[in-house]
Amino acid sequence: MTPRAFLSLGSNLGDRAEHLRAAVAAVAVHDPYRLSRVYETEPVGGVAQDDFWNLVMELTTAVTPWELLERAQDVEKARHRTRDVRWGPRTLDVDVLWVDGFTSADPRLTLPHPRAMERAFVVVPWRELAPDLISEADVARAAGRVVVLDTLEMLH
Ligand code: A4P
Ligand code: MG
Repeated sequence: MTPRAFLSLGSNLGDRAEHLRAAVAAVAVHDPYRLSRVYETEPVGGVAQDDFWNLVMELTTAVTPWELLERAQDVEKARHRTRDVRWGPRTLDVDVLWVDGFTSADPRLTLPHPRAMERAFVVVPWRELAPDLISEADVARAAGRVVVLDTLEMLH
């Protein structure tokens, strides 16, 4: 079976829907994908900033996790993301959360993503796509306010 990969997409600067749509297209290329709904989420990390829009993407793909990271970083760059403040505002943040059958402790690509399970903005949308990986109890344990908005298709 072709492995599933899950990615977290977030934006809190500029046209958030547009940044997210660009990220979906760039990360998927020709691979089949599914999207969670979009959530408005309170910023995690302590820096005062606008709310994020977050979603999780499932990709069915045979490309390597490293190739996925490259796609993610390329679209972040293309969206003019700057990295002045760690955990600060960003046009686009794309993290690889999980790839079926793959683990890595390399700091350039750590999988599963080490902070994913603590964060409601990750686990709430992720559970929509993967109730086999994320339980109700995982959702209850995760921190941060999240409010469902709509599908990305319907938002502007
Ligand atoms: N890296 C290692 N593993 C991975 C992985 N699985 N996926 C390395 C992606 N990157 C991975 O990331 C820093 C380094 O992590 C990269 O060089 C990569 O090789 P970055 O994206 O450049 O830096 P960052 O995002 O500023 O820092 P960090 O630590 O990744 O932050 P997070 O954990 O991504 O958090 N609040 C809300 N509500 N919504 C958000 O989306 N996002 C963040 C960013 C903070 N608060 C948020 C949100
Ligand atoms: Mg990141």
